[in-house]
Amino acid sequence: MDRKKFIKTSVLAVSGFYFLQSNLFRAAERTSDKQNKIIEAPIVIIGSGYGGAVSALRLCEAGKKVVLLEMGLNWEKSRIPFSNLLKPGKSSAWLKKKSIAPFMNIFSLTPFTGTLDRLDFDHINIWVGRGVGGGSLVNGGMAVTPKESYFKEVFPQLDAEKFYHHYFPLVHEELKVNIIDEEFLKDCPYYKFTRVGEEEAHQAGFKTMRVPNVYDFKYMEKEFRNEVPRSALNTEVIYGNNHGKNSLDKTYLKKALETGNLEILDLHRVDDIKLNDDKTYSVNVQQTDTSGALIADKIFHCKKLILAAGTMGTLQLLLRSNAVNGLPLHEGIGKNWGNNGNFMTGRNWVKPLSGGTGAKQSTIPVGGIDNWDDKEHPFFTEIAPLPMGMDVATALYLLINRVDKKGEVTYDTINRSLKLNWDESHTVKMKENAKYFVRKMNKANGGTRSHFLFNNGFGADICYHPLGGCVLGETTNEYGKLKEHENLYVLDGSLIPGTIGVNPFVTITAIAEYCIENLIKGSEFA
Ligand code: FAE
Repeated sequence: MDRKKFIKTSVLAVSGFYFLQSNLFRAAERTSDKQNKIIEAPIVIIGSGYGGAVSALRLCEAGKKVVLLEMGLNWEKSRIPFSNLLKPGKSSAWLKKKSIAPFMNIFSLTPFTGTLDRLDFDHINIWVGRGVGGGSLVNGGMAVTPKESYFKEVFPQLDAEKFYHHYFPLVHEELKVNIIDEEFLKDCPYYKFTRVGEEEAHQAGFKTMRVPNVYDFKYMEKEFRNEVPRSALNTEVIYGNNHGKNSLDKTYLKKALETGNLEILDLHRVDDIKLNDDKTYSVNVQQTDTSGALIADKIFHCKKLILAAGTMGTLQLLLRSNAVNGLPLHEGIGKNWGNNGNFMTGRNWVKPLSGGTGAKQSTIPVGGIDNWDDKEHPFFTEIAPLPMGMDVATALYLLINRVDKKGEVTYDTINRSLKLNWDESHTVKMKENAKYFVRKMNKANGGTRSHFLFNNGFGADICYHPLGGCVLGETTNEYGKLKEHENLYVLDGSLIPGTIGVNPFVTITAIAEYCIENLIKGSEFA
């Protein structure tokens, strides 16, 4: 279905009329006083990551017409290939002149609407995905279900039984989660870093676990046998995967598009939203080209608005709209924010005399160290790849800790940007855990704290998992409808109160499934 057919251009004079027949999609375009195009759409979703994709699919399946606005590019449609780590290119960074990976940013770039963005605050840098598929385009695909005891602690009000027997299995199926074959792992040279990481962990007395992933491991085996083009075995990951990874554009969003009820508008960045007197919303949008230049200003007018712009994106929209348009906000918005306990560390001189961690490394992590039940040092850590094209005898770890002290996101009206109340005091315990871990690993196996990767061996300022600020049941009702609003919903990582103890997308997806199912059942979108 093309855009012209989908957005009908009939001009409707009386505002509010269109929503009388909300089952019938009646998008229309007209012109505002400022000559901006006004596009009528009953349901608008902002952001095409996990929360946005789940919402789109379930609403479309229920027969609703949905417009999804995404600031990033539709990579599949553009047919532009993703870059790999060793040769950054168009997909490597969101409108930056230099690469923005966590390390080794020696590459110059021509600004382009790439897949990876970095938001820099005083004491923390936050990486996020941009493009149709959101974070699923750039993440490591680790699909980890939280520990039930911790899930219950974080979400005491939710029916854990239902989550563990229904929503998590559902999400696993929809996201195409699978597990690497142990025989392949045992022999594949690209997984030496995992084998070494696990051996060393056992030697140090830690427990390891196999980590499921959305990357298709059968495809990876074919890559290894040179039967198909390489992706994970060709250093592709944080700038997108050309093959093998079941990102959202291949799962939820694909299914939603197949219903014929979804229209995705890429390169449409929402600036702010406005609550109208009749409780509808006006969404101010800038359409850009791939250099970031403005093509058109548009206003989408909708009855129902779902914010799924990711934790930082949703908070930016809410807080900015409050500052510029007086959007009513619950006092809890911005509070209860956390980095999911992200704390990076590494070790140098890891098995230097026996080939280190391997010159060739798959980009897809499959191993983890589970120290969560240690009362004094509870953490989970990913045994992360470091595919630098040569053996650097270095092990990389992303620790996930509890978040004892939460942060707060506010809006700075002078600089027109988000402010984050977060400093070293928030990561004290995380650093203690990382020190304990590295010391124990080095004592049992040799090696040093990694000065090669980080200043003094610790990356306290690296965050891949921003969560919270719009906590479920605090700033929203039990299903993500914002307090103070009748037609505004939040369905993304900002619903999780700053911590979930493991990599978060499985939980974000499950919570979105739970919320949208109940919102639809409760006739919110009737
Ligand atoms: P998200 O996926 O971030 O989607 C939000 C979307 O909204 C994006 O596409 C934005 O471009 C778009 N957007 C934002 N603002 C606007 C606006 N104003 N107008 C229009 N569109 C907008 O949200 N998690 C795991 O569980 N396992 C992993 O292995 C893992 N690895 C990661 C590796 C990296 C490098 C990074 C950065 C993250 C990783 N994560 C991982 C985190 C995970 O990707 C993240 O928690 C989810 O993507 C968040 O999902 P949301 O639905 O909240």
